[in-house]
Amino acid sequence: MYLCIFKIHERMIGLVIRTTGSWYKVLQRESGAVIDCRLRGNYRLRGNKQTNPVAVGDEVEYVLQEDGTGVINEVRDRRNYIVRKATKLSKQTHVIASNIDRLCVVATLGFPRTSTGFIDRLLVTAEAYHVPACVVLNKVDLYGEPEDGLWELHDELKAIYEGAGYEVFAVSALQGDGVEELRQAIAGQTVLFTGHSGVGKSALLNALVPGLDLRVGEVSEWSMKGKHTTTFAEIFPIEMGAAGVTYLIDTPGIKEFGMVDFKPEELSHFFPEMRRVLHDCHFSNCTHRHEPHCAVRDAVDAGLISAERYNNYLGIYDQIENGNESW
Ligand SMILES: Nc1nc2c(ncn2[C@@H]2O[C@H](COP(=O)(O)OP(=O)(O)OP(=O)(O)O)[C@@H](O)[C@H]2O)c(=O)[nH]1
Ligand SMILES: [Mg+2]
Ligand SMILES: [Zn+2]
Repeated sequence: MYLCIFKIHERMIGLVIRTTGSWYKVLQRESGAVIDCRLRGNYRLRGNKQTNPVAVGDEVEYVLQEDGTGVINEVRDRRNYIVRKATKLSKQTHVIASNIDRLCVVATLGFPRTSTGFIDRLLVTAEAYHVPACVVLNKVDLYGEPEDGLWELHDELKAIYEGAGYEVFAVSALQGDGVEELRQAIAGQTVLFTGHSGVGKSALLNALVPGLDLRVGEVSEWSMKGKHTTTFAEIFPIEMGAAGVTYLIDTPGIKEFGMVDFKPEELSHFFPEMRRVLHDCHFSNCTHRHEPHCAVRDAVDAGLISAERYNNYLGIYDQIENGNESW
């Protein structure tokens, strides 16, 4: 139906906004047209480790066919991306999305509960793959009374992550608290929302964009775990006034985040608060676990680096060392 606008066989550039099986929805930014594309049959994968050769966020070159569909010839180099293990024991990897300005790790203190270990694995991956990240604590409307302790826990988490150098947003997708502040912070950016199933990623997109109307799940009460309502990643281009188009990426919930391609000795570089002090360690190859005169451990002892983050560092370090099973 766009044949009248574009010439057949003309080379065009577009943004992959959705991938389902072997079809890709590609947005032609100038016209707003969305073309169904397939990948060229003999497309050569970069290595065979990735389960998905094309991810949402990719800029692709494609040519239009007589039937109005397109054929993707080339995936342009990615500025950055977020990658995870495809499945628990798999050596294969899955690119969640690429060319991202901001990763929002959506977490909840209860209903379901997100651990700091999970948050930190995502943040470390974001650091390693050059994606600026922040933490969004959702469902603040469920905290109840101060004596229930959730507000205290919330303040603790906020202090931990702000102390590490991350922006922390406190929101209620359902009631609207904090949504405007988040909207202003992300306006004009390409933003990836990730986190466990049921934390309210889709609900948050609905709150950010009135009328978007994404399907949100019911949290099963017996387990407080989500039900995987969103089943594939999708980019929603949203006009945001003077800020221009904002690209919001909704993704399926993930149970555990399997980190990919980390060397233990690099790990502390991906904790910004450790990166700031590690040059003061006595040994240049300090692992910050047991060496004397370690600036990182000194900072933990002095309360300048959160003990929680440091413990997660040790946990991740062990997992990487023992065969890269980062689960
Ligand atoms: N009370 C409360 N409930 C919320 C809030 N945000 C989301 N929920 C509820 O939490 C449940 C899960 O929300 P979803 O938006 O589907 O969660 P999701 O993260 O997209 O989950 P997946 O698509 O499975 O990954 C729904 O029942 C929402 O109504 C919130 O701020 N407060
Ligand atoms: Mg969802
Ligand atoms: Zn050290």
